[in-house]
Amino acid sequence: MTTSFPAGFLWGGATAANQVEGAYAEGGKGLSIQDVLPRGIQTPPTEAPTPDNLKLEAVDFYHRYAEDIALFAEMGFKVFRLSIAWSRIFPNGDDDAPNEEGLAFYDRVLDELERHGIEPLVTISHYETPLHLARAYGGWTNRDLIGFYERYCRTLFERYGHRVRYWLTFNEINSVLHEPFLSGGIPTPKDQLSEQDLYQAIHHELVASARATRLARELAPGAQVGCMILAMPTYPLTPDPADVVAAMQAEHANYAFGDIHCRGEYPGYLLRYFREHGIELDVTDQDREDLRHTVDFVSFSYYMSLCETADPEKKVAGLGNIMGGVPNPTLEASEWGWQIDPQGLRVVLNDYWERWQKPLFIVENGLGAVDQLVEVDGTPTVVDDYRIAYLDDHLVQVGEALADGVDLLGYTTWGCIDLVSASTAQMSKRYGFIYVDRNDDGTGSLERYRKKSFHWYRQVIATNGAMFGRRADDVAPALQH
Ligand code: BGP
Repeated sequence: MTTSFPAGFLWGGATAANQVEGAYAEGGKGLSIQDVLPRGIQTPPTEAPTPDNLKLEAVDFYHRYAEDIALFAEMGFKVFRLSIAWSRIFPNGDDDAPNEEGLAFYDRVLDELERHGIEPLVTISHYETPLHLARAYGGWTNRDLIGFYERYCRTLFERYGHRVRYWLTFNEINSVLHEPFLSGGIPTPKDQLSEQDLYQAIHHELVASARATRLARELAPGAQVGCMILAMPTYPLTPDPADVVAAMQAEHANYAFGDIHCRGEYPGYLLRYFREHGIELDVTDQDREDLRHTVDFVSFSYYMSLCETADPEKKVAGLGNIMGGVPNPTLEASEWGWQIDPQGLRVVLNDYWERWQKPLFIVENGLGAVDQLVEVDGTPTVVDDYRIAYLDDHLVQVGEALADGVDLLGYTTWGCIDLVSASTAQMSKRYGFIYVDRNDDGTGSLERYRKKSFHWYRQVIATNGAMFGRRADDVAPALQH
């Protein structure tokens, strides 16, 4: 099938500061929660940064951003999603004044993008809460964080508001349901955190997100603010209506974040959940008024779908994802157990569009896989046909959704350059079009090499997506080197 992507479609790639920059203690940066998570979400945080934490150096984007952006430009990127490390701008999070050296670093990155005609898409908070806010305040459980975040946003909009059009307030905001420390800087271990405190923290984030939207309209006219949701369509495990309801309730837990961002108030099903679980939120009149500042667009990540069941005996764990759920017996999984479901992307696109009627933006999608660096005609590369197949299969479904009438702004693949994984903190879980020579034990030259998918993606962008379904073998040989 040939589908035409709209003119001006924003093709590109995505990263997060903590997974690419490194330089964790340079330029006046304070510590973030990532600096004490050497194993991602697999083990509890350490007291202080430890040398085995790959994120401390990551892939050294802090010093190599110009080289990396030049490679993105070579692929023809129209947009690059980056995050700003909050602790580079406010080292402790509660500082009175911002750190000029941190601000100047992002000036340089934005200059470089501008030079190449690449539009920035900025995530304001991507799993990198300043550590001090986690330890001294209890992260987002504390209402004070709204004010600190607002000060941070004001600083960003005043400094960059004239040159950044697209902003995302919180990465995968719904992931706090499952990963309170990573996502919400909440130090209480998950099994000891009450739902009361968790939903109060979520409320604070939602108010902060809405305040950021209001502030952007004031300080950065023309800017577009979006929410960012971890999308994972949940199918009933069987046609049993009880399973259908279980799937609906699992969807509700995630929809709530989009509903509040798009409609400006709490949905009835969530209020019911609060009533029935003894959750009483502290919500002020000002909060209610703030929430009315709804987003301009909805962005999301998409990697996999899952199933839900009402039968406790069938509730087996097994998915390598952070959202729980039950494996789908009809799907294959990646090497990390994430079940691959290209059609699920079409489902999400239709579903979100019909539900919220706001433009959508796919800001993460991709395959984490082990890559083998080889030499082809004397040039080091990775023959990553599996990655090309994954992305191609998903883009075919994006084409279907466009044909269904979905309004989609763009598509940024996750980890367009290899980076440190969020959940496992490994280098070997690679997503990039660009291979970075760094290993799980921290060794490696940090040299960059173009993978086969680099040339494939360049052609995808050059043809504005006219080539899907033709796969890797059709990548014009001339483009492969
Ligand atoms: C999302 C995060 C990213 C990213 C991606 C892949 O949840 O927004 O930061 O890392 O997933 O996950 P992982 O790195 O665990 O493979």
